[in-house]
Amino acid sequence: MAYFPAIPQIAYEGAKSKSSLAFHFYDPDEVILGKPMRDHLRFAMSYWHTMCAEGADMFGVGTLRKNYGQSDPVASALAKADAAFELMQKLRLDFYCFHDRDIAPEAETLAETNARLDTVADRLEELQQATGIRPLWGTANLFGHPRYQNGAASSCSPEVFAFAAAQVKKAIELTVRLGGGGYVFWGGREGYETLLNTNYALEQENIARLFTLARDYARSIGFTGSFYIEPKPREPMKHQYDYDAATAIGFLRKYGLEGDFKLNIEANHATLAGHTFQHELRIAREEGFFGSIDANIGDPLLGWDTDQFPTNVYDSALAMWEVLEAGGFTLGGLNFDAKTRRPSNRFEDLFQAYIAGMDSFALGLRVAVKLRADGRLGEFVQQRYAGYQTGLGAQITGGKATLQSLEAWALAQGEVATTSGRQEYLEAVLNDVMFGG
Ligand code: XLS
Ligand code: CA
Ligand code: CA
Repeated sequence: MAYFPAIPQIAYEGAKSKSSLAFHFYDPDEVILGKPMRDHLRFAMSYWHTMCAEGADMFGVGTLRKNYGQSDPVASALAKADAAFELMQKLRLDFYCFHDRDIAPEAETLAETNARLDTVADRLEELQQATGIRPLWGTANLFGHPRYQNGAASSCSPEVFAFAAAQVKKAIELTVRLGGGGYVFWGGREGYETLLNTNYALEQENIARLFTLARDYARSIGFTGSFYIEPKPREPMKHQYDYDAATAIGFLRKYGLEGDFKLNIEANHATLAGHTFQHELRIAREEGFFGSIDANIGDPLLGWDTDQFPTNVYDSALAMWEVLEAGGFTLGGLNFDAKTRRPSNRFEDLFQAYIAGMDSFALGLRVAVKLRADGRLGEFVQQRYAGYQTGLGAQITGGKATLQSLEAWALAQGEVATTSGRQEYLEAVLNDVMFGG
């Protein structure tokens, strides 16, 4: 059965196309730098936004029903799975990302919930076999149910910690069964509302304990993929522990988890932390934690996590610059953790939103490739630090200089030369590459 009969298979028609149901810049099979665009970009569908979220906000109910004609929770979950694969095939998405509770809603007991998950996983497995589509990563929703109101691993209650552990165990089993390359921990409610009632040290240790238990169990059942922490500074908790990339990396190193964990960087979370998307990717890459990306965009005028489909090509170009500099994705990819605006209340809008996002990252890849070939940005940075290659600079980086030797050098000088940072010129180079011939 077709759930989206009015939507055709989306094809690449090129930049001159005016069709709203065609790719203008994303040609999955076009080979760029030796590999097809689809392998550079590794686009994924977010199951929660795309298949579940209906546009409800705190002022109103949803605007687009997504139960696919079913009222029974399991029948509707199975219909959702079928619809998901139709959507992914039509959009030529090779991957999806899911929370346990996206693919099957929670029942009265954990045992019943797990049985539901198995039923839906059977269907997902069949659909995967028929299409070749598979999970980029799986995760557990440890924030939606009221039991997690004080956090999951960081809860004040060991009973809640145990429940979270059970949920993570099952979500890892599902991820392994479905061949997912990654497992994500987003610290949904791992944070605090007030320090007046919080034991910060114990909460940190308990989060590390859950990660360690998860890592050890996953490895014991044959998971060879990557774990990812997804940093976010606020929302839903006032203060979230995995504030940004640097904070998460410090945590992973402190608890000896750096061998198994990398980062899943989300654009909107970067901006909420007061950073650019590129900043978070640069930190992850240079520190050896580049893993995967949640592709979306926030609204600079709003202070919350709007999860919009990404359409800003400056952002996607600089993000793809970082991806190329990292050597490309291995197990990670670009997950559209994005939803249509509430008044975009048709399925057609959802398809057009994905097309817009995919085309924006395809453009980003094309610009990043041109920027590298152009060479001016890379050369400028190299030149800017060239002083560290020889003489005084080489003594400093080679560990040969001491405070005494540097003082002796400085005392012998008049004044030192400074060079221009040339930011405006470099911004113009970016425009040249983007819009020049
Ligand atoms: C919420 C997060 C979440 C994670 C997965 O802000 O982005 O959706 O990606 O739990
Ligand atoms: Ca996310
Ligand atoms: Ca988000």
